[in-house]
Amino acid sequence: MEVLGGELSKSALITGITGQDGSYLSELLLSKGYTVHGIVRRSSSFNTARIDHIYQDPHEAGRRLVLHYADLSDSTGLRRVVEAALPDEIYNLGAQSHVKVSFENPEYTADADAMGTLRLLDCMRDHVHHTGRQVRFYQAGSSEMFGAAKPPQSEATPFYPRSPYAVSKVAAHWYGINYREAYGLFITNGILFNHESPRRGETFVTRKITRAAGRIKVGLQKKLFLGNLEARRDWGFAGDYVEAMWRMLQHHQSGDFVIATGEAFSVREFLEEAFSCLDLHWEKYVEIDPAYFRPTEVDYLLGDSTKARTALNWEPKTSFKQLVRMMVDSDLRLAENERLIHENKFVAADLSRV
Ligand code: NAP
Ligand code: F7E
Repeated sequence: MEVLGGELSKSALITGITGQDGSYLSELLLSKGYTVHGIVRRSSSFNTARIDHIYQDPHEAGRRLVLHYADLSDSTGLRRVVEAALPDEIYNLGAQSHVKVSFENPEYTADADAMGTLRLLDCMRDHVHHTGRQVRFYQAGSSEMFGAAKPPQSEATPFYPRSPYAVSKVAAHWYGINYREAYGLFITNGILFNHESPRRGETFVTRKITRAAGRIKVGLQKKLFLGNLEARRDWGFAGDYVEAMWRMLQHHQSGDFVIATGEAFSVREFLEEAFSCLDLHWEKYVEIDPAYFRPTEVDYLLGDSTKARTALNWEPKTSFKQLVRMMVDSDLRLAENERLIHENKFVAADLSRV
């Protein structure tokens, strides 16, 4: 903890701060008075769009959002960041998080998602050992770890991972448990079912659908190519789920927690709901492209989050219909802006000829 304006402020370190969950979690922790440290990967183009609205210039006095260049593949850098941030809480959200991509890049996925977690846990272990500080660790586990296990899935359900991503997350989960038991560290594994938002990456199916619906509505797109429409997912709102992460680290003991809504819908049902928000018939626009099928699919995820609801007093606040509506509304605004830019570009191009 550090003293800020005479008050004690907690310090949190977030890997994956530039991702969907990292951005919502940063907002939440800043609103609670934390100083938030985040690691950012070096990229040839800007990758901070999701946190630009909370960015604080390094020259600002009393800055409470601090970004560090680091990568889960580089343990020396991670160590330096942990020593600089002196975190009370570490949220390990950084990952190659796309299931389909993990079949194309399995080794990289294992390095970032499994080995990256191990590297960070080892930093924490040494840091706690050398400083005697109390540090709590959140590991971003996934319902993908259940894979082919029969629904509903709870903390007691055995894992049956079906992708290199899921296998890597299972390894990270067990590294967490081993470090908890071996070194008495406070390490909690969240097992989060799919959670979405207007900030969701555009290649995940929900966002791909709501982006396309908006663009089709304003005339910028004609077709939407998708894979398996029959897969069923338990979809919640990311803003509700980062609240659960924080609650897990405030709990009096570490453990493993499933976070889910308890309702599942198929991709087809998501499509139906999203397109009907804009009075569109999805059947007119969607084509199946087998390129989006996965070598091994996860058919049915439905979470039982009784433990989190009881022990953490957590429950989702956003329904499926509200989530879809929120995403569609946001993507319709985005498409309308895109169309304006498109039209203005046309004018600008014309002007450049005169
Ligand atoms: P996301 O939007 O894909 O964000 C992933 C974050 O990880 C980004 O900030 C990314 O940086 C960073 N990252 C990727 N590789 C890295 C590396 N080698 N070193 C450091 N950072 C790296 O994912 P999300 O939806 O927010 O999910 C957050 C976490 O929860 C992930 O671990 C994901 O696997 C897990 N999870 C997600 C869900 C879900 O439904 N959203 C459910 C269960 C678990 P760039 O911005 O530079 O790419
Ligand atoms: O796929 C099907 C696809 O990529 C959902 C990640 O956040 O949640 C996410 O993983 C379903 C699958 O998410 C397309 O086959 C059909 O059955 O949106 P997704 P995911 O694989 O469930 C878990 C919990 C995580 O932990 C992950 O990090 O939709 N699907 N057609 C498609 N999926 C995609 N991406 N694109 C399609 O065109």
